[in-house]
Amino acid sequence: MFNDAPQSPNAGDQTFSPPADSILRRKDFLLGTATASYQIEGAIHEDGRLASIWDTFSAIPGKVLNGDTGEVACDHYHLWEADVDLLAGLNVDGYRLSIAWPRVMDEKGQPNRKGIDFYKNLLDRLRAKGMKTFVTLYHWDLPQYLEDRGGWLNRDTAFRFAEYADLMSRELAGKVDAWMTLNEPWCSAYLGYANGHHAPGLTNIRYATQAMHHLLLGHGLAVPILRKNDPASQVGIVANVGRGTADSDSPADQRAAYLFELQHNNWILDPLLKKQIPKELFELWPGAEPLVLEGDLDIIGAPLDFLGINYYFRTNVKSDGAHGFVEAPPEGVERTQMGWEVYPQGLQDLLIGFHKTYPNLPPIYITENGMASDDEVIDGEVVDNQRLSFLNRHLAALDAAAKAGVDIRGYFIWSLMDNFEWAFGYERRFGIVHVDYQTQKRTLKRSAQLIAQFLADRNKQS
Ligand code: IFM
Repeated sequence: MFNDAPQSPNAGDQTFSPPADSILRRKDFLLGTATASYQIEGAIHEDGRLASIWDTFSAIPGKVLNGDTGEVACDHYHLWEADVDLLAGLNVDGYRLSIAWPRVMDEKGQPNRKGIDFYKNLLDRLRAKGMKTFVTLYHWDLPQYLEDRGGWLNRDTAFRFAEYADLMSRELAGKVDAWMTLNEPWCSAYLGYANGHHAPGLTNIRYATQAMHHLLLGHGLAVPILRKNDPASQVGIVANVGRGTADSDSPADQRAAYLFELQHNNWILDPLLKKQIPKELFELWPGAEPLVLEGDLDIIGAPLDFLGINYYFRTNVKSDGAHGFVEAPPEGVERTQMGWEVYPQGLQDLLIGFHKTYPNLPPIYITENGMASDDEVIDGEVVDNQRLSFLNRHLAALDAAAKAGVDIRGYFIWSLMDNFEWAFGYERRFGIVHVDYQTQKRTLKRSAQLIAQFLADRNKQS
């Protein structure tokens, strides 16, 4: 799909020093790192954890690169105390994690004490070390027993999600600064149900639109529950957004870029912020309208305290000659180990665009941004200058959006440490901390060292 080799991880900046007027230097701006349960925890058979759709999916030959699974991952389930100390040593203001639904609740809706205690202890330790806790309820590890009843194609799953949100927010009330219902419903719906790259691996666009509706319904049902059970906490959702640019000035290509963003961004944001599903989606996907019951969009459009935005790259597109778009990857551009184009301008454009499109846009946290590179430990050091350069440029884009009036409250680097990168297994390294999967040794990459230093200096001044 992409023509250019990724840039060497060593090429790039050697500093992390946001300008004097950057929002990163503001005392109330949160700089943190993020992870997700299935990607780091391992221990998939321990303490009563039930199977998840990713256990099932990754066990199918050919679904995940090199046959990797989340069985051990970063062994965070056992190493969590040391990992919190590692985080504290980075001086970050906050940490975003997710809860593994199959670890904390059984098929009958009963709590699994050992699983819940794991998160209680983790959150207590994070807070004791002065970090804000951002907790995602659903980062893709659906219990397999729910998949066996139809997963997100079954409307009932939205109600089971609300029950799970109820249990978690009763159990963890007072320990969580911000709840996020779903991570990236686009990926759950499209990659899981339309192109089959993610669990559960189905390939029908009609399934994807129905799954999206049920995911968002589950979100909307959970919002008032979270507010009631944990009133001091903030409630939001996380959307991955894509910048689509047109390959030419032709009206057909301009329309292609418009449709790309409609399919990636408005599909999620319009129901949440306008209580509407964009009709033009079904010009792209004729006959794929989901079944929506009366009142659903009011539930989905419940006001949010914040919106989490995950941004990684842009996609340049052109018309497919019919009603859709096809990718038109530019030559000679900088790419990451994922093959994704490095395009900080896209973050700025999207944030400013959302600010204009949605008058009720809540305050924004960038809940993920970062890059994968082929990082290696050489003489005890990991030089990841391309990542530093990536972060510096995206943070400058964030500053530009903030100057244009977007209310941005924080930024989480994806990821704290190298981890299980879904269909790409362990080969793609997104961490600012390197993980040796043979020994589980963590090594701070240069990016982590410089960010820790920046935060230490910033904290001294404030
Ligand atoms: O690793 C993922 C994460 O789980 C969700 N957002 C994108 C990241 C990089 O692909």
